[in-house]
Amino acid sequence: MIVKNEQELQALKEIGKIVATIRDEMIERTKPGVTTKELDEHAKVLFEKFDAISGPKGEYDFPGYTCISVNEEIAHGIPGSRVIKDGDLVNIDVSGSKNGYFADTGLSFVVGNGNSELHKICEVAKKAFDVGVKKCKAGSKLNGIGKAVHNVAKLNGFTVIKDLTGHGVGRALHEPPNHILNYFDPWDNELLQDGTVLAFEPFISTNSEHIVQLEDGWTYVPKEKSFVAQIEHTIIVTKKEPIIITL
Ligand code: M3C
Ligand code: CO
Ligand code: CO
Repeated sequence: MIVKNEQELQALKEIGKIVATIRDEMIERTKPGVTTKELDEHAKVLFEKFDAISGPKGEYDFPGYTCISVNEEIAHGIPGSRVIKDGDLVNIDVSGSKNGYFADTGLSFVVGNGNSELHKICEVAKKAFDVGVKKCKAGSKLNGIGKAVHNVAKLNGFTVIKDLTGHGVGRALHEPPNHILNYFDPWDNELLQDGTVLAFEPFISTNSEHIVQLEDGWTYVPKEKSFVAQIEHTIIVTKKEPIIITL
């Protein structure tokens, strides 16, 4: 969507704050011994408390309130009996709506100490987000974002997941612009418009660039053995720095 007035801005900020709060409370509870189902149950309680609706459940009938992906899983991990261990790479992705306005956020992190490669991939994902978000400016080309993300990955000896993308968000969980690639596509000449709401979510990968879906019909894993980290925020494009509504 393109934000047109103060009422729309306030409605987006409200759902942005809700999904960010749920994300942070879930991260806080991600300790060795907890199951992903227990984390998701807490999200359910919070969605109800804030009078908001889970995006995955409401839009896609996903078997969970949030997506929780662990180690070999990249995204759309289904909450279940999996027990979190010290050193796990975890991604928690929380999206939802309130009064018809949507926001989407996610974060990959390492539980406890973990190995240095896992920490590094999370740091590089953060760096890719920070560099990419600076390219999210009214009048700039959409493809400049993917160029910046891929460059950060390559400079750090990593690559990107080419099959997953950021997207427009606001009045639906996924809406135009349909794809914010993690790499440069010279044919993508679309310009960013002032007020556009984006879910920017770079996926940085140690090795694989492609994904496969598991037989559960949801979980994405890398085609070749690889670890992947994502950071996602919902942002509003302006003529200057974007407004990040899920901090
Ligand atoms: N919030 C998720 C979608 C959840 S719906 C099952 C997303 O948009 O960030 C991702 N899209 C692709 C991978 S993660
Ligand atoms: Co998301
Ligand atoms: Co998203």
